[in-house]
Amino acid sequence: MEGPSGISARPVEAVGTSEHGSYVKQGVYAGYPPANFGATATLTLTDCILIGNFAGFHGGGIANGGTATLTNCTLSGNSARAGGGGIANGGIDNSATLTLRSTIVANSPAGGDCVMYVDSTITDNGHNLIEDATNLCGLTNGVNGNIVGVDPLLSPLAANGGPTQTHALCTGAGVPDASCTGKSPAIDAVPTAACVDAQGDSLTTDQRGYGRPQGPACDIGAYESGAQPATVCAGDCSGNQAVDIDEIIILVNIALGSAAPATCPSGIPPGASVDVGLIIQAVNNAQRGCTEV
Ligand SMILES: [Ca+2]
Ligand SMILES: [Ca+2]
Repeated sequence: MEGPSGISARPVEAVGTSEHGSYVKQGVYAGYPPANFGATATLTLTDCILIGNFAGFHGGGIANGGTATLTNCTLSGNSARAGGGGIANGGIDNSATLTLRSTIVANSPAGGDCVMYVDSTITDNGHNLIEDATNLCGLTNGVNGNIVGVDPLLSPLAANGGPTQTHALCTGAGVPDASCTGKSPAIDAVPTAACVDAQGDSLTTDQRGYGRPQGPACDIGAYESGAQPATVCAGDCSGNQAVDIDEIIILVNIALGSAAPATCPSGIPPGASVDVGLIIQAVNNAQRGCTEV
């Protein structure tokens, strides 16, 4: 396999596709080089993550030979042997147009985060975070709210609620994961007026379907830190609609002051304090299923 294992923006896979909340891992691939790879191919992704894909040639996460529009996506851990680990814009045969808004591209083991080839253009709609200060698709740190050359501080893929795994944003050292070294620069980096989808309408949910914005502004990427499901199952810190003993222990530690509330991102109802009453609710939910919300 020499082509992208992520998404190849060509007609067969991706004409007019608009996937909200997609999760692409070792995903869509149907041969390379595609004979009909054309400049009419379009790919529109919103609130999506592309994780751990690999291309033997260009474009591990996305190989764009048409028109690709990414809004609040998170690309991490994607590789390409020839270049464009996260995204290859052009370099395939056709002219290519890439539009990035509020998107994270980071942690590309090979090929760089985002590489432009001949006959490719980028529309920078701002507030993107590209970790790679060399392969950055022409973005400039500090221009249009872009953040370049900075680690987004993603916590590992985990079940944080919603239908797929997500990369939560680190909110502080050790929170929500021991690997976190501080607060992610992606948090609250998108002013609410700029927090819109590809059609210019307000983007009101994250990858999990939880509400945006939280706090004073939207976060860059697919995950909105601090967002809660519309109905909170008390004690269900992971958001998988079940409460287990580890989650009870997390709540006890929060109640005792030895853990931060952020260690239970999905299991504390808005405005609720973690006290004996909430812990009893959580125990009931562990025994009976999520009935106490
Ligand atoms: Ca926010
Ligand atoms: Ca749970």
